Amino acid sequence: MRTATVVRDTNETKIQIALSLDGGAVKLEKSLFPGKEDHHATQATGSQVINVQSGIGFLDHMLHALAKHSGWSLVLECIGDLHIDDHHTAEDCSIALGLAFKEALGPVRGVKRFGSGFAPLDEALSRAVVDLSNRPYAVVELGLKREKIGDLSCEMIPHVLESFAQGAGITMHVDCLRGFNDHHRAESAFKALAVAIKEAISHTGNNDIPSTKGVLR
Ligand SMILES: [Mn+2]
Repeated sequence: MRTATVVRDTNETKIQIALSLDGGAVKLEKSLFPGKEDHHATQATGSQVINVQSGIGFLDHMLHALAKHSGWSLVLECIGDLHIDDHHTAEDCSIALGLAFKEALGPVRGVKRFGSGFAPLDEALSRAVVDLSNRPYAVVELGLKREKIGDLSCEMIPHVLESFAQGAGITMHVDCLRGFNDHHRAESAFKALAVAIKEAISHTGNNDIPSTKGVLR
C-alpha cells in the first residue's frame, strides 16, 4: 500500500495528514480534535476513508473531492491561524498534502506518470493534465470572479493547487474552460485534477521508470 503520514508544525499552523493513494484504512496516531475525530466531513464509502478538517469549509469540500475522485483515503486535520485569515491554513494544508503524496508515491516507477482528466459540474467544465515529473510547476487558470467562496478566498484557490504541486513535486496544468458559477468552476477543477492524478499514479503492470533519462528525480 502506498501510504504516508505527515506532521507539520509551525507558528502559523499545526497539521496532521494520513494518506493512502490506494484507499483502504488510514488513521492518525492522535487526533488534534480528541473525541471529535468524526466531527464532520467524514465519509467511509466503499474502501475509502475521507475526513478533512482544515477549519475552512470550502477547502474541506475541495480536498474531499480531490481525495474521493483520486481513489485516495485521506485524513487531514489542521489548527491554523484563521484569526488572521485563510492564507496560512490553505497554503500549509496544500503543501503538507503534496509532501504526503510524494512520500506515499515513493520512486516514480511502475506507474503511468502522465495523466489527464476532464470533469464537468453542471455548466462548468475543467481540464487537468499532470506529470509526475519531480519538477514542481503549476499553471492554473480558473477565472474565478468572486472575492471568496464560503470562507476560502478565491485568490487562494489557484494557490492551493500550486502549493500542492510544490509539495508533491509534480507538474500540473489546470484550466477551467467554461462555467458561470464559481463554486462549480472550482469544484470541477479539483475533480478534473483528481481524474488526472488517478490515471498518472495507476500501475502499468511493469516496474519500469517512465523516463527516457532512466530517472525521475
Ligand atoms: Mn459543491
